Amino acid sequence: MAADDPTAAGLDELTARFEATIAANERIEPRDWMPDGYRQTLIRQIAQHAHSEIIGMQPEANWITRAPSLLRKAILLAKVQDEAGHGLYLYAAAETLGVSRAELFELLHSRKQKYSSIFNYPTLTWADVGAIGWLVDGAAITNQVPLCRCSYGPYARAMIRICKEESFHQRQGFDILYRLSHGTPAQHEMAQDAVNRWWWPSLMMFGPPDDQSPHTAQSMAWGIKRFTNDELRQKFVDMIVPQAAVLGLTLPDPQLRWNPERGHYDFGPIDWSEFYRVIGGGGPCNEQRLRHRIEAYTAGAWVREAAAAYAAKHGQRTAA
Ligand code: BYC
Repeated sequence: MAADDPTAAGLDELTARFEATIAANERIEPRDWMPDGYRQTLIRQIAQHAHSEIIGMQPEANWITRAPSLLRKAILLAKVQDEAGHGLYLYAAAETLGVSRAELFELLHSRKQKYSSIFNYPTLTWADVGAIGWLVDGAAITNQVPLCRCSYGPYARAMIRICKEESFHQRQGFDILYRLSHGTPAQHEMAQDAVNRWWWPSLMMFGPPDDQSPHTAQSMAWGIKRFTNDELRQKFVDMIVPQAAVLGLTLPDPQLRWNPERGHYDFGPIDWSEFYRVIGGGGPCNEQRLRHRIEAYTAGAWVREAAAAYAAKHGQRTAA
């Protein structure tokens, strides 16, 4: 029976085969039959992830021309280029689900698909580059390492490469903050100010609390997500608190303390109204980020046209 021929009689068998693959913890591959809901969930999540990678280049690129040394500039350039590469792997993974890159860009530009809330905050000082690396990439690693075991093969394989690079990103952010924190009093203050501003938005990156998350239960059942939003948020807090002590910086939460009974750090309430405002388009930089993205896309039209003309002439395939 063809994988793309789900006649009434065949549909039950296809569904059973899909569910058996998930239950056996094996991978679904592009040519396998899959329920439409599974396909749509993956397109939504992978596209949002890809959009986040390329929009995430903007706040960091803001400091490339003003990095404090040649070495810092070279490191930051490499990091921002890595984010473009992550976007590329992820758009390619989404394309295996039958959607084109041009369609996904259109959905981003028309605000029908989201990107991570975190990239709607401004990078005000050099220390923000450190805070993004330490906290934002730290949150990304916590979220993304389990995605290496996602049930959809192309997404899982893309995540393996991405996570290796994210580890370097977090390390460079930690290093920036360590140097600043142990530098002059003004540098220490700048590092602390950046951490104060990025801490709560980093916790929001994991998404709404489990009891307000419409997608988590189904995504867990399908093996797309391996942990809930709240479980990952807790892992992140437990990882970061000891690192903050090494940095000599404090986290802006008076309720943060070790709870020996739970074996985890307790933390204070998150302002979810801020999260919903930001993902609804009302964050400090939403307009700027999208405008810049659309301008860059429009200005790059001639490159896509030239690549397509070259491919047509030489018989090669190009992405739109
Ligand atoms: N921001 O039911 P839920 C990076 C949306 S890249 C915006 O929990 P789900 C990096 C969610 O889409 C960081 N929207 O959904 C890059 C849904 O709305 P829709 C990106 C958010 O999908 C460059 C609604 O809220 N990482 O780290 O089960 C430089 C309900 O949520 C957010 C990924 O994308 C948010 N923070 O879980 C440095 C990782 N949270 O779609 C760093 C892959 C939730 O129904 N994605 N929403 O309109 C995931 O793991 C999951 O999609 C999420 C959300 C945990 C983010």
